[in-house]
Amino acid sequence: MGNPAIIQSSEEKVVPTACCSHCGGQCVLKAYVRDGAITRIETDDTDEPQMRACVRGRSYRQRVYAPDRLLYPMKRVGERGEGKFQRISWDEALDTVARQMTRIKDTYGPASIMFKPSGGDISWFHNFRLYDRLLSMAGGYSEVWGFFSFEGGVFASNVTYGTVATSNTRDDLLNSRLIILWGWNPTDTISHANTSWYLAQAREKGARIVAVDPRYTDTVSALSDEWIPIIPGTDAAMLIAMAYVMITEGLHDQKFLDTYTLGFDKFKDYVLGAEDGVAKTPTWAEAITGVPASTITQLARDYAGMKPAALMTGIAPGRTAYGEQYHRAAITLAAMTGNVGVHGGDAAGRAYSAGYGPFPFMKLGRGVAGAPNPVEENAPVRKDGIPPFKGFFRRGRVNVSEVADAILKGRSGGYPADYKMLMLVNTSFPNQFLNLNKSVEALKSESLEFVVMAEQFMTPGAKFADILLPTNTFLERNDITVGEATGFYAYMNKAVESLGESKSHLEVCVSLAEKLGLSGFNEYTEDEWLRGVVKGGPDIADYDEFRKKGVQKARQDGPYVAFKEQIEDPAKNRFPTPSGKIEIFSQRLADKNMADVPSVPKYIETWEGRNDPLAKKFPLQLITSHIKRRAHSQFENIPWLRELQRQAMWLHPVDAAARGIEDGDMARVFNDRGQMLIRAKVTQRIMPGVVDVPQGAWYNPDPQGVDRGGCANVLTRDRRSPGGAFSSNTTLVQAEKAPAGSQG
Ligand SMILES: Nc1nc2c(c(=O)[nH]1)N[C@H]1C(S)=C(S)[C@@H](COP(=O)(O)OP(=O)(O)OC[C@H]3O[C@@H](n4cnc5c(=O)[nH]c(N)nc54)[C@H](O)[C@@H]3O)O[C@H]1N2
Ligand SMILES: Nc1nc2c(c(=O)[nH]1)N[C@H]1C(S)=C(S)[C@@H](COP(=O)(O)OP(=O)(O)OC[C@H]3O[C@@H](n4cnc5c(=O)[nH]c(N)nc54)[C@H](O)[C@@H]3O)O[C@H]1N2
Ligand code: SF4
Ligand SMILES: [Mo]
Repeated sequence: MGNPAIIQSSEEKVVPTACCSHCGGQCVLKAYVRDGAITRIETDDTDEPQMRACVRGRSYRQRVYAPDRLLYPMKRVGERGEGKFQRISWDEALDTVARQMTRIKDTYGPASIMFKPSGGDISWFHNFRLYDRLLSMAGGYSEVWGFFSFEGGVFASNVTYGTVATSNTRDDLLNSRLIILWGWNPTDTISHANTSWYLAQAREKGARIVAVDPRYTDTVSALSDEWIPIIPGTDAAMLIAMAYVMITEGLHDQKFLDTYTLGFDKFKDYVLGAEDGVAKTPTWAEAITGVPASTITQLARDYAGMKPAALMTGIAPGRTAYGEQYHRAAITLAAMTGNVGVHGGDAAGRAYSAGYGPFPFMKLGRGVAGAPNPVEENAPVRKDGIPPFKGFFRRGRVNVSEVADAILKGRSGGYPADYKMLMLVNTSFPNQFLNLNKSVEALKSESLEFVVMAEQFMTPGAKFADILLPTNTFLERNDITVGEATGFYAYMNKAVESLGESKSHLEVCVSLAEKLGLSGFNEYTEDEWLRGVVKGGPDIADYDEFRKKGVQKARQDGPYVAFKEQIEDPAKNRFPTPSGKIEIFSQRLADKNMADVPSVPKYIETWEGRNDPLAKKFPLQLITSHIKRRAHSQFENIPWLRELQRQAMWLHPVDAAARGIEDGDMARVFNDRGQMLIRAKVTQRIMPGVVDVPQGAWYNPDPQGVDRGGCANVLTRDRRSPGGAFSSNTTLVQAEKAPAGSQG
């Protein structure tokens, strides 16, 4: 039977699907297909709110047909990293993987197999769960814990609210009088379809929008009334000083605090200086953050006075050393102003919540039934795993910042195992991981006996694989994705057959399970799986109809507001914390007694900040933003997108002049961990003392080991924050004009 979704004319068919790239967008696509090939891609033109795709989604045709697509399984024939490969059959590739897996497991134990998956496509079926199931059934593997993106926010939300599901749907922004975009740039990062559209409408309705960001972003220029530049990594200090203003001016909502929160007095003691003799005044914060005390005071008064107000906490300020403190401080302010659980407010847990948002992801049925992973299931809980959270939030004993270190040191470095095999799926290791040069060393080390990757392209990391398994794109398979900005489901219809010999993740795992002799790995076809997924959810009555339409808006009575029940009827609805309240003070953290993880939110000065002695040698603070033309490292190789935006380092004219660097010059940027040559964009849109190298560009070392690709992670440090946050925005560098004749 043909796919009912496909409208067939004599020569062209239109296939409804959706993009769910690793940006959390989930936008509608229509693929035009002729003679089995995609001819063009369009987007949503149906009822409002339309889920319109960005430039990346619309250029997906170039991605499917990219000349560097991996179309056949390959085995490495040169050195790791050299990029010399030979085409082999699927049979040989999977035989090798199965044989190596079995050998390594039998020789060193299953914990020596490290599996690191990541986003790839944020879809419901063809994702890491398939490999998790496979590896778990085959004896288990070592998990890596910590989200790159928002582990600081996860930590803070879990500790304070007892859940990570803290955001309202975006349409609720229309109820706000004041919106604070704190380190958030949705014109570029999208952060779910239509976020910028709702911000624009909110502003038209009269909301005031303030942006706190070291950069004057497109979000500032297009959507904001005020720009407050701030020194990276100091956000907690500003938030805490805002609390000082509210407390000393009596602007906070004491009734809200008494009813719904625990431990405000302890926080107050810290803020007023009763605890440590330092009053956290706006003047105190000005010296740390670079934000004038008067600006801090005014924002505090506005946030407490203009209700309802949404403090939209971006996650970039949380990707810093002690980033979890920023998130906890923000949540505390949301509670102090009574903006939790009300229309037009926001719980300030995490502005960006792909996959774990409140709505309606969880309502959809389970994707692939998991199998218990014997390695982690029976392992002792991490010391810093926050009780009582289970599974995801407690498991894994190697943090995402420490993958290279763990491979290099193993047990001798205090890690629970020696890691002999690395399996990478939907992730761009080492490009996206901190301290790239150390990761390269790990990939080259002899102790790592086998590296296998499921990849679509010959990425910088793919060059280090022993075996490459070519995966297809979402336009070559069926899947389902869920939008969170306002709830909707999208059926991602397959548009064309898999290119070359590439396979879907299900096909890869099923074949590998056979080679491993696993029984019961999979009993269903892709279609049966997807039907099962839909059946588990209450919103979709007719699978075939859904498939045909491509998009189904979720039933919803107006905007969704997180914690509304808890606020409206606290007697009946507890917060899922031990006390049932919003825990500004956490007894669980006090009991853990971890260094630099205080029981109330505090400002802790970062390493590699402006006061670090290292700043004498490397005086510039590096941040690494997410830019329009890529989703991380994805789309870097797409010509249309490369033409749109040049990979360049932003630096302020004052810093440029001091170094004799002019706009468009090549600059050498370096620290003790690495160096790169990159074009300089000299602009007042970034504050002095800060430079921005957009993350995700492909590492491309010259023979001297100097990166010519502009990959930010040759400079970052692989030290995780004590609460697990990924510290990619905490790095000191120096820049100079590159030698004449240097090319990027
Ligand atoms: N186009 C595009 N969109 C994406 C992605 C992508 O790669 N490309 N990635 C997706 C994913 S997985 C994620 S996690 C999100 C990431 O989304 P974000 O983390 O929101 O994105 P960033 O661009 O890193 O940072 C947002 C803003 O924070 C500012 N900033 C950096 N450091 C600090 C700081 O210390 N304090 C303050 N106040 N501001 C700071 C930056 O200048 C930037 O303008 O984006 C998603 N969307
Ligand atoms: N310095 C610095 N580093 C960062 C960040 C930062 O802000 N600064 N951000 C961090 C963040 S927030 C994140 S989420 C990570 C992202 O890090 P990753 O998730 O590792 O990055 P991606 O570039 O999305 O890599 C996905 C890879 O999977 C491959 N792939 C294989 N199969 C498939 C498939 O079926 N579908 C798709 N779409 N791809 C497939 C793609 O070709 C691609 O190479 O990076 C982190 N690294
Ligand atoms: S790349 Fe992201 S924002 Fe762009 S169309 Fe795809 S899902 Fe939407
Ligand atoms: Mo992310």
